[in-house]
Amino acid sequence: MRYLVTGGCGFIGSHLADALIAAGHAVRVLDDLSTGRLENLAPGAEFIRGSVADAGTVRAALDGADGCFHLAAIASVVRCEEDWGGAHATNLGGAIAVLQAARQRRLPVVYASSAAVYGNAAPVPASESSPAVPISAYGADKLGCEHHAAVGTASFGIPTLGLRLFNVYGPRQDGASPYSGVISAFCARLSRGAPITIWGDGRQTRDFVYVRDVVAAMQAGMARLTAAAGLPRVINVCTGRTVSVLDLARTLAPLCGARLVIDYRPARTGDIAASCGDPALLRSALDLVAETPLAEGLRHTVARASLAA
Ligand code: UD2
Repeated sequence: MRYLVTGGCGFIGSHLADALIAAGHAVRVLDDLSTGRLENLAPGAEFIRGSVADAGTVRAALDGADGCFHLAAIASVVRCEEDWGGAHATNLGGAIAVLQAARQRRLPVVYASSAAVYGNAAPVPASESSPAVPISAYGADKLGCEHHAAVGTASFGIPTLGLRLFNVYGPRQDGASPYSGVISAFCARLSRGAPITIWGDGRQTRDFVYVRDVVAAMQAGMARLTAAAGLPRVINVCTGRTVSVLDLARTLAPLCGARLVIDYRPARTGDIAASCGDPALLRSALDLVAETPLAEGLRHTVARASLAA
């Protein structure tokens, strides 16, 4: 098959593109390189540099494809608060551009939604039927993507599947930016012997999913969408287990060979207190378990980060 991967030079998208090529598919990547890197481009993938918010670019990128994995987004909750309108143009506008381009040929679209849609309203663990009340601009846009995808399916017959990704981590996640995810940020600082920053008291919890398990869910989702097997509209990609940010830091410090020094700062706005997903639907609908134990995933992540340094 021929797939378009938007955001294919980014952290998750590049791992997905590698896996698709390894499985024998042809891959085209659309990425504006705003956070993605050309060195992440899967060998053998075709590359188009451009914005996912540009309808003409997306239409051209989907030409000849059998389906689209839509991952391009501004993934940092904090950056979306700082540039509300700009992030909206990419995060919701990009999804609409993809759906619009997929509409004529009813191409299947598997897209990255997020645990951020739940906000603080869902019970722990959150299941797909729990209330979705986002508390960040990022989460609001991801919920918007889900609504537009539902319209695309109901009104225009576009097969869509939204994967509500919890906190994804693994090699190639950029740790150097102020918007970095917590694991990559901690790894980058600890391996330099620098203090880490904890926003709030560190007791906030997250459900961390290893990137390989996310890639498996994306591939399984596309295979089932293509086979037109009545899938749910959205599925959590999570482990159902959580760890606090403070415990995460305590686990990572020895793995990075560092002494833990913590600089506590006030909690961030839009920060969810306890994020944990119910993985039951992942298991029943896609026959998958996000099985990589945190300790193993962290070891791989730290080992690859030190190789790259
Ligand atoms: C992550 C994803 C986001 C979305 C969401 C789903 C990233 C960058 N963001 O947002 O795209 O899918 O999950 O709910 O992966 N923290 C610190 N110190 C640091 C960095 C973070 O204390 O140096 C805390 C932060 O305040 C938060 C937790 O660690 O409580 C996780 O932060 P994050 O930025 O990795 O991810 P999150 O949950 O905001």
